[in-house]
Amino acid sequence: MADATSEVTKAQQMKVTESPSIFTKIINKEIPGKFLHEDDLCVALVDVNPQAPVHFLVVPRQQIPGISYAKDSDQALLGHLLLVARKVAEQQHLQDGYRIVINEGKNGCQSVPHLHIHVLGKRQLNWPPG
Ligand code: D5M
Repeated sequence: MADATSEVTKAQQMKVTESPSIFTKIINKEIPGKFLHEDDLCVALVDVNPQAPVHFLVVPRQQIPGISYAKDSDQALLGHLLLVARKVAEQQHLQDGYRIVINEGKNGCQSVPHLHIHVLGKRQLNWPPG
């Protein structure tokens, strides 16, 4: 499991580029990933550095660099991502609750420049986050 310091370092070094992100490569099956869901608009992937017993990411196929890049025309897609998060959470038996997170930019600790929704569950989470 990556520690918080290395996640911050990665976020501070993150660059938005037009080259395919790690998630685009997984979506295109160029590198392996564990898929929990696939549809025309998005996928759900098991997070490689889980921060909870269940930790998956809902990722649009379109490589939007982050939520700050979303446009009004992305409204239906963003709603779809949340509904997929809810459906996969149900499939993962997160009936006791879970957390949905979008990290944005350096201060938000975003390390992969491809919009994704984290879903974490199966343990008691704390608040406030670090
Ligand atoms: O979160 C980016 C997340 O992406 C972080 O929790 C690790 C995860 N990650 C990175 N590479 C992979 C691969 N190859 N498979 C699955 N998950 C991955 P952020 O919000 O950008 O900090």
